[in-house]
Amino acid sequence: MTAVLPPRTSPTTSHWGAFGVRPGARGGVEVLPHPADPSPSPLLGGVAGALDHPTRVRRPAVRQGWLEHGPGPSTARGAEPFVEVEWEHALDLVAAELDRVRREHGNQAVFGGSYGWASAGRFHHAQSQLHRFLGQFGGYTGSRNSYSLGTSLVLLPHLVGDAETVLRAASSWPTITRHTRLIVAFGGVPAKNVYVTPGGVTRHGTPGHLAALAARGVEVALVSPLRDDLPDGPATDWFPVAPATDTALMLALTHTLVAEGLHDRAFLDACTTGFDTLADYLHGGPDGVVKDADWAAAICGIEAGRIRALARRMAATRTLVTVTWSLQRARYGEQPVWAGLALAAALGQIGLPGGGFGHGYGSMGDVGDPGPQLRLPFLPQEPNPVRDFIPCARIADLLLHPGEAFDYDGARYTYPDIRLVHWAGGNPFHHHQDLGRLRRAFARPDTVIVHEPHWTSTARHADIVLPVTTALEREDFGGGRRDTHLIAMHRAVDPVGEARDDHAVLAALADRLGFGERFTEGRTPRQWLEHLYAEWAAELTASGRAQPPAFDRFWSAGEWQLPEGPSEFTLFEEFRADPQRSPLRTPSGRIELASATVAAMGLPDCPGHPSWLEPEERLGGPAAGRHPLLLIANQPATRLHSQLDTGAVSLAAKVAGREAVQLHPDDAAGRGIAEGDLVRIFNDRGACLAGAVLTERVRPGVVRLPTGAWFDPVPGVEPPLCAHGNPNVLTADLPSSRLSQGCVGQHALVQLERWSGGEPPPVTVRTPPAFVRRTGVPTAAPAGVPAAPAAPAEPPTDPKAP
Ligand SMILES: Nc1nc2c(c(=O)[nH]1)N[C@H]1C(S)=C(S)[C@@H](COP(=O)(O)OP(=O)(O)OC[C@H]3O[C@@H](n4cnc5c(=O)[nH]c(N)nc54)[C@H](O)[C@@H]3O)O[C@H]1N2
Ligand SMILES: Nc1nc2c(c(=O)[nH]1)N[C@H]1C(S)=C(S)[C@@H](COP(=O)(O)OP(=O)(O)OC[C@H]3O[C@@H](n4cnc5c(=O)[nH]c(N)nc54)[C@H](O)[C@@H]3O)O[C@H]1N2
Ligand SMILES: [Mo]
Repeated sequence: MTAVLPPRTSPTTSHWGAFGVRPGARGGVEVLPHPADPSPSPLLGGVAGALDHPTRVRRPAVRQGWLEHGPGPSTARGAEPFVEVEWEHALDLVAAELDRVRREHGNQAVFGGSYGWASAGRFHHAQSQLHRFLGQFGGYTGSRNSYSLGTSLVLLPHLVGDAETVLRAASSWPTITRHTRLIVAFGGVPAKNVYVTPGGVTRHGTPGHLAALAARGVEVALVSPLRDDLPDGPATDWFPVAPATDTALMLALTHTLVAEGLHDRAFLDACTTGFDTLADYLHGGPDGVVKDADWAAAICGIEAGRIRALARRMAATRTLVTVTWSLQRARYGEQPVWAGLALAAALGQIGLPGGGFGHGYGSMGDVGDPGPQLRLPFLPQEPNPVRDFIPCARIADLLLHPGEAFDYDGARYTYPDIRLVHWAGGNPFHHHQDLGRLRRAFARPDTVIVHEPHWTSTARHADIVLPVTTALEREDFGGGRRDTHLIAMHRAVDPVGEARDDHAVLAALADRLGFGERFTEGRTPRQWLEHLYAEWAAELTASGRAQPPAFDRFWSAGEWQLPEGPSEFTLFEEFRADPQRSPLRTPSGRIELASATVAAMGLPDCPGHPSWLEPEERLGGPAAGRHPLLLIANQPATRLHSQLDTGAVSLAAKVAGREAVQLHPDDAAGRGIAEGDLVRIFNDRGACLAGAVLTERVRPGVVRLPTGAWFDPVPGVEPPLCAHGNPNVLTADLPSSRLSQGCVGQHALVQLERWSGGEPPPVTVRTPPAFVRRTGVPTAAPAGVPAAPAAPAEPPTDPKAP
């Protein structure tokens, strides 16, 4: 199929899909979906408005106190005005400070984990650029894993040998729509999420696959507190489970299978180990508690009769058990993944077409996508000489507790003493939990350097902010892990303000620090693209899989269609067919329903087999007295995390000028809340404002506030009050467990009330922060943008000291 963009349109791609850009009205841009995309992302509507928004960082800026007093811990971060400076001056400051910290404290004192999505594009990928730079600088403390899958990435290797198999070799959607009769979907298959894939996606397939489920009469048992976690269409049986209790439900389904002799003993014997340990636990051996349907009903809120009927239905037909990633982004998040795998194993359909286990259908656009799975060109890295690291969600612990020990995957490590934080391509003041605590943590280092296109909350908490381009302002190429195309990303517009590419910024710093030539290898960005492409094309040609065209032809065509991969495949098919000849890379060679390795770690928060561990924050639990509602802080439908929050799609969904919170009419009525009211959501960690949306598609007792509204703390209020509706003022900064140290942001207990405090604090994050002029500082020339609001010449004293 050749479908091309119209002439004079610049091709590009993004995490939410490929698209074209051409000049639009009033100096703006017009965005055209890629012609080969059957289901373009609604997020495309947010691109034009965000691109040149007033919140773009137009000039390098330095926090006033840092400029005047030099580096050092400061509670004024996030509260003090900035001074705009010339690029050369900013680069001199950053290079000198990096060098000082390295000399005085060592390379491990530089935190360069820099977690975050940044933008698509293989060369200008911000984190890759920063890691290459800091590696050549002598090293840095890094971070491991992701907020997405921090728990599963550590757990799955113990269960099935590696995590990648489950994630990359997931049974494909065409196989599912053809063979599966029943999908039991824990967390649903949330259609809002499938438009997103890291690196890009040219043809969004999943919306079509979801439609095919309906057309083929596949039934879905939607196990989720939110009805919207499955689109209308497929034959749906909704089990509105209480959040954080799926493990109990899964154990009871397994118990029913075993009690009624519906489990597959032959499969369990041949392909798994540890079933007897699990069965003993189900029957109450260790604790006297039988994990039957009546037991689970009291915990998860689904009637025992429905649980038993579902188990029988699962055993009677070709059934796929799938667990969204959200379930592991919670306290004891290992348990629902392990219990879900055990449930699928008991059914005995793992490795059969349309049956078995899946993780993340609907979490990301490419899970189950039958793409070619080609490695695309990438920026070469060098090994990081520093061994220190953190599991990425431990950032606040790292900054607050230098020298303390932490557990990770059965070993003990120590947090180094961080003096400098260098972040490019992420927004921790959106993504991390307990933002009040994160502010205290960010007060600790001597210096915080942030590269950002936008005045995000993270940029506002920095000492030195370097304005960088977005993908539309530079040349690159991109594609996702299972993309159908490699897309040429042409420069569509000039850089906004004085923005420079991350690469150019780091090259200039490397120059000052004496390794400029090593960093750039003497290439311009265009020469890098040609070089990386040529190496990749040669390798692909040699492999015999395909012969990409010469770079110039690729570039002028704007894309190259990658070779097709197989469209039908089944996870663990080979293993099931012959577990002796194709063993898994686990100690037993089989699926570990109980793991001696994990058991030997002796962790109370992650025992050696799937277990019901009661999370502190759950509906009706002991902590629910003052904060009786369970908040689901899931992914937003209207943006990618905090990206595009200033775009039209995200803005159109705000209610009362704030992020929308969904709640059940019964919960609203008891609190005197009407549709569209401004509400305050709070617990002991903080509070935020939001606009009420009443819907029966949310389980009573549950409220939903997605992530990504730019954090907007009201000055002087402690614990923090976010005027805009960022749920991470409410979430707990705890690990999923001492095994994995994953993020637990998905759930928090809260209370909610109608706002009655008079005139509500305004949303301020959609304008830039305050700037002051300082004599004696080389100030950047005006770049023809609206003047920033006048700010007091003296910094306000910070009332938010930790
Ligand atoms: N409560 C709760 N919290 C969560 C989650 C949850 O479920 N609940 N989910 C978590 C998950 S799964 C994730 S992945 C994280 C996501 O957290 P992040 O990845 O930090 O979120 P983004 O908003 O995508 O941040 C990317 C930033 O990069 C900037 N950027 C874009 N292009 C460039 C570039 O070229 N260069 C530079 N230097 N910067 C650029 C953007 O402006 C933006 O500020 O959030 C996590 N937080
Ligand atoms: N539009 C859009 N799409 C995205 C993203 C985005 O920011 N915007 N982010 C992307 C990223 S980085 C990631 S990692 C993935 C994340 O993928 P997921 O983590 O799977 O996505 P979420 O939307 O956080 O959660 C999915 C659903 O799980 C349900 N859920 C929450 N808690 C429970 C529970 O205890 N039990 C049950 N049964 N269900 C529960 C929620 O109702 C929620 O809608 O999404 C990706 N897709
Ligand atoms: Mo994620």
